[in-house]
Amino acid sequence: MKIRILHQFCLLLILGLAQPAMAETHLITLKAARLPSGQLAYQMVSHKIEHTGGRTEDITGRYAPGPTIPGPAIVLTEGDTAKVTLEHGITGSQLPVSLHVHGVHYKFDSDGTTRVLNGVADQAAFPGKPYTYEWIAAPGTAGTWPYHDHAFGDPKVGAEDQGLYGTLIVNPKSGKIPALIDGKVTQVDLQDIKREFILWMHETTFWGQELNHIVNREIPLWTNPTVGARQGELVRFHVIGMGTAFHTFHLHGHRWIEPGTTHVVDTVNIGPISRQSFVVKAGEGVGTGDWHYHCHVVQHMQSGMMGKFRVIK
Ligand SMILES: [Cu+2]
Repeated sequence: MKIRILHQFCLLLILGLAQPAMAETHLITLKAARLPSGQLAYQMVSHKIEHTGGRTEDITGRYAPGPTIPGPAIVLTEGDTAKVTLEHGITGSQLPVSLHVHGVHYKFDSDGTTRVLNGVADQAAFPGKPYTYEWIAAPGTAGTWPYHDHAFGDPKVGAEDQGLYGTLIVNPKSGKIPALIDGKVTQVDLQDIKREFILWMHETTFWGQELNHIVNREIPLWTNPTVGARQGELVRFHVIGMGTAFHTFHLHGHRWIEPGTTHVVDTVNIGPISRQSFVVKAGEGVGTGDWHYHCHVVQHMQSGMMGKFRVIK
């Protein structure tokens, strides 16, 4: 018995040594800016990854070159740390602008709130005075999370409603996520997911972007977009609420499991800042076509809150 325990201990030790901790540090600079439409938006200025072992990788080129709604989708893995510097680029305004993130760990000075709200200090950027936040994607924080302004204009609320919001995706350390594939609940490898579609539901409009892992680019899709995949590809949707309305996200012809359950659904409730992410196999059991997605609140549908999931051969 003692030998067997010793053997298992050695095996664990070897496995542990064979898989060194791969925690990475992300050095990110974002800018808050104004779009020609007058809306506000975050822009990626720079994203560098410091890998264990000292190698630095610059992935800024993956992002859209200008400000977008939703803002840049930042992807971390459990165990990573992100040092995110925010620059104030909203011309004609001296008001502070900030970053408040959900889901991950951070110290109080990285809360992204104003002195009016937190009683201590403005955790925000001013013109010519950037502010740096530290986000820790600790174990247990895997998921799709929003980040947004909590300062601009209204020091208690901020200007998320004007476009200052974006997505933080923390992938699990295991590299696997549950999904309903070919009618069975299984674990899929994140590396096998070719495309991710981020759809924010804001009042009566979807604001979207694609993370395309084939060309390794983030593609802004703006409002009520047509998203697309080849039949059989694994795609991950991230659906997030913004504003004051409650929505029901529905995708035609496809089903998925509610995270953490084996409950199969094709519609999910999305309230302000609540979110769901799920994987589907494009066209599974139904084939190619322009599969509709929309909010199922009839009033929102009537206002045009819809788009297409185009599945091709
Ligand atoms: Cu709706």
